[in-house]
Amino acid sequence: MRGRVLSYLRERRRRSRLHFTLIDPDKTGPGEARELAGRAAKAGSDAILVGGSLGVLESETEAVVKEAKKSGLPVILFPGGLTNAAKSADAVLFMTILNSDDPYYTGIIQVQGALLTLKLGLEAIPTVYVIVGYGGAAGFMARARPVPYEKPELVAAHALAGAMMGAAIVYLEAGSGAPRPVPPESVALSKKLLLKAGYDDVILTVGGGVRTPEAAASLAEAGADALVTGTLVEEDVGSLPEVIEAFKSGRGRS
Ligand code: 1GP
Repeated sequence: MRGRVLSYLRERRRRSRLHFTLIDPDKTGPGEARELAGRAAKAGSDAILVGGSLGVLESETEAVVKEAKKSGLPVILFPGGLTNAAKSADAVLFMTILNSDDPYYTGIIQVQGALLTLKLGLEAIPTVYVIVGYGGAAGFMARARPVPYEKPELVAAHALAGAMMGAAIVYLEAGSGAPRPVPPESVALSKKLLLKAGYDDVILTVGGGVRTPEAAASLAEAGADALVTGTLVEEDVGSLPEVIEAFKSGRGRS
């Protein structure tokens, strides 16, 4: 179990940037999840993340994961809480919310989650989550102090701390539906520090508020290794192939 999904992600990253499709089991039922995950696989997505900040039942998570797996992509839990669990998943983003003010999110939930992860037989992918700017429901629920959009050096220091703490994935999150994504300057400075310190294999992941090929391309150019889109998939799945292509090639619409 240990390391399979992470090895898959690292191996794919050597060839191309990565895209993750986020499905929220509170908003998307199993049938729709199967359809969206299938379309995401065809569009070039590399994994399906399943998670949400509110109202996610274990039974819903399990049903959505099972259907999403029919796409052939690995399905990774992206838990907003302990009920966001499913034994059919391939792995879980085992997260610390680095800028939460609440000890529940920086230690307690991980202790509870560790035993659940073991019982469910899931691979834990060490992930440090940094909430930037808007923050959305994730930032509010986790009592985060979002790093201001205008402070790239502070975002980068969080990213470096994440890597030094052992994260395989450092996830810069503007919040689902954010009016603007994490600024490319913050991504660029984060990548620069990670490389300077020798963390070449950390997957610098960015999500929240990315809706256009241009936004995706500018995050790619800045040095993001992986892009997460959720709202786009729920509201306009037809534009997913173009956004993924722009991210992977680093070129927006000409
Ligand atoms: C949220 O980063 C993800 O946790 C995706 O955000 O829904 O805005 O794409 P969007």
